[in-house]
Amino acid sequence: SPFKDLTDSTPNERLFKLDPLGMDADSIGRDFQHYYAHTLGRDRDCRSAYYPYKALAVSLRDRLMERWKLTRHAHDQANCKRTYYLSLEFLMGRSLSNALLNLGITDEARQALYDMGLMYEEIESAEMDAGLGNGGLGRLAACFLDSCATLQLPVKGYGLRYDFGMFRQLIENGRQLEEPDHWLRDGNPWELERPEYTQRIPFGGHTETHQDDQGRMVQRWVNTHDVLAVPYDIPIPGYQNDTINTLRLWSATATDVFDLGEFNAGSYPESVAAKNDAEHITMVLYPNDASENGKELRLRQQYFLACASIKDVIREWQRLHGEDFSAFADKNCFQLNDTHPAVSVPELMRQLMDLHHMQWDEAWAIASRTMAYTNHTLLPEALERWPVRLFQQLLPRVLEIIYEINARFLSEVASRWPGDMDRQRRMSLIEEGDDPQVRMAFLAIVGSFSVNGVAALHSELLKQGLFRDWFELWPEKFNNKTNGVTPRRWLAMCNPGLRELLDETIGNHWVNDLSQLEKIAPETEDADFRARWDQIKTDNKRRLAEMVGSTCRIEFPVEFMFDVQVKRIHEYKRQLLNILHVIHLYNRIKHGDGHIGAPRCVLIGGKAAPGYEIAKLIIKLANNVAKVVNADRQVTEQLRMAFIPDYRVSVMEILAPGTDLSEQISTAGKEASGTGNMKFMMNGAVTIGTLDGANIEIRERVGDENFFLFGLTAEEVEHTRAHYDPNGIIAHDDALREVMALLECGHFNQFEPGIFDSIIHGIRNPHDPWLTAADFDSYRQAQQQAAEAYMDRPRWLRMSILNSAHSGHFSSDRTIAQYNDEIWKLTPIAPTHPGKR
Ligand code: B1H
Repeated sequence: SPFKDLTDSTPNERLFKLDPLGMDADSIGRDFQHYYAHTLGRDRDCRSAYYPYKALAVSLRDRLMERWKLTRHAHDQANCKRTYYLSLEFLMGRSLSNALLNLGITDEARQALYDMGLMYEEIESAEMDAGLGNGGLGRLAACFLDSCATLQLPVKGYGLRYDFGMFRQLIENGRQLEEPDHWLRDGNPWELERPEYTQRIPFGGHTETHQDDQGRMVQRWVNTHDVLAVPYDIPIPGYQNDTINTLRLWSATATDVFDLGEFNAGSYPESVAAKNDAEHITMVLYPNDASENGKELRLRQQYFLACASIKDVIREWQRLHGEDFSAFADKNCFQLNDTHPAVSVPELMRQLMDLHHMQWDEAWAIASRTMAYTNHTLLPEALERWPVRLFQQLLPRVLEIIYEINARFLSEVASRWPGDMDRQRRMSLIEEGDDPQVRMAFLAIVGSFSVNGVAALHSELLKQGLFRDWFELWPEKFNNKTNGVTPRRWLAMCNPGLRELLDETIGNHWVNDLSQLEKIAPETEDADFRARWDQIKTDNKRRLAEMVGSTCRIEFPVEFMFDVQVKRIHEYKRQLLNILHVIHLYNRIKHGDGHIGAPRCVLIGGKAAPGYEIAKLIIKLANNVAKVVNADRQVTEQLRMAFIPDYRVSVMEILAPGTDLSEQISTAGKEASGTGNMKFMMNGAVTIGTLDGANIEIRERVGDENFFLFGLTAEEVEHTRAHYDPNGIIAHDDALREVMALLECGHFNQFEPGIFDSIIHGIRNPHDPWLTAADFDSYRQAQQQAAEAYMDRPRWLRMSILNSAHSGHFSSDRTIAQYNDEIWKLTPIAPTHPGKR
């Protein structure tokens, strides 16, 4: 300790007794100037917006810091139950505007900058997105943290601090190129390194049996190659409530002492170079959304997160309770964000038994009452299975525990269903075969007291399909938690025009009680209100059009209907169906078919997993079709199309407010929930969509007259498969036949013959799992209805307003309140205000 005398509290008191920082424009301005000139060393000659950004960020961080400490103290003092959200992904996006909004000093900071002749908008855009996630699953984790802090729940996020986040997408000649995202290059003002809480993570080695001091035979994991996990903390401010929760991200570094014994004296450099192996663990985010890839490094990442986070929680437990774990399960809960952190189940067992000397039953009573698992997909290609041999090599002690869990579990199955060997085989945590595999979803279910899906339909399909046997065994574990998104970022922050109108009309309590939006429903009958709504939407469309204009060099007129589909590129999401419809409209215009109902601008955006060839080809097709459409003066009077490169959180913040029509067109039964659908709805877009995921609940709330429904139901999809005849459908549908003819004659790839053949074959394949041809006609009709509705301005404005009005249910505050009421059962804790001590 650096303190001279620990028994004398005087120096400590002096050090920690600080005056609260001012939240007015002058105080913020003074701090800004101090950091800009004295810490960063910049002056008026510096033209970069980055340093003003950094100076403002650090000024805000100071204000977060004092509240952060008070929140920690409040949690400690309350000795409350806590939840840990374990996730391989946290897609945070930018933090500056969010910190200002949640601290309640947006206007003050703008004023301070204005007084210094600086533009807030320019400074805001100097911040890089923290892209530590693929898509919906990662962004959900970020929205959840915001809601937990806003509801003052003691919840901590645990994740990985990837040096490289989601790749940056460039489009060259219509094709996706990937570029590494070195988001930490200029430093990250929002993180606080905490080397004092470093943990040691074992890998490799082998296990052996030995006798402990009480004569019991116990297992030891020895000769491991250890890696250090260093935590970096990120403050998560609640909405204007002085609560600051924590997101703790682990970064891998080598141990200082190398295993020199393994190397002969001559290979010292090789030994030092082995440092690299360790540090590679948190080097890069795996970019395959909704499909696993089975790489060893990925399993290393998963174990690294599980082991470090559990050690951290237990260290904290011991600080307050010593070796008494009797109340551990009552005071701690781990929420597993899909199976990616599911190795936490055997890892918690391992730490309790091997490091804290518990017997199996005692440890299992704790572990199985502490874990809860959220499933995010039914797609078979996303279900994680790890080869037993990989576990054996990398985590031999963890594998022993998995075997033991399985043996005990299977004997439970045997006594429940005597002689049902097929069921034992189906439910085993180990899939037998030439290369036996650990089934991670089953491991998660066995070890959890709660299993939930992310929308009503999805949770039902889990019980009837994938987890049927498990539902029969433990019906009480299964529940639904329909996703939500945070109204702070996705309405108050990204749509200031609408925020102002809402505040004026219904007051400002909607920001953390979104059900209040219902109060604007009667305003649909007020022509003045509709006119203001129209004006705000048009301004937001102008902002969207500016972005498309500057990045894609295509002009989007604001009178056109803005029809937007942004999400990861995947066949099940059917960006292809959307492109076919654009080709159809193009064909109609070229055949002098009068007008297409409403003039429209179609925008598509999203990243393809780098190894997903068909998805990459869909991007190329979108770009090629856009090129043909936009080059034809006759067509552009009514139709324009763009592909927006590098779709990410900060791009959605501009798209959601400026969208008229939200495309949610997945094959029914495939999209677990979707969350983009909710962001668009909140901002007054009308959805065109299938009965899939949360679309169903969106339509229930907004009413079927305010939603453009099309397509087969999930049940119909399953029945259609047996007799699906896309070629028959194409032959009997003039519109689709002409679209296919244009595609097949190479109209969109005149100088690149044959490149789209695999896409064409996919549509014509009777085994096409996504049934694109089956839904085309119904989609075309729904699009026609949307166009007609758009041309009836008062009608469209009513629909738009009602979509916002009924979006309250899709606040992540509602979702988190349900997680808390039904799973976590935490008590909200209010910290003391920094001014009141
Ligand atoms: C979702 C994933 C996912 N489901 C594997 N599954 C990954 C699976 O890197 N991986 O290995 C990454 C992501 N992501 C999405 O979760 C669903 O498709 C959406 O429908 C849902 O809204 C979202 C949040 O629940």
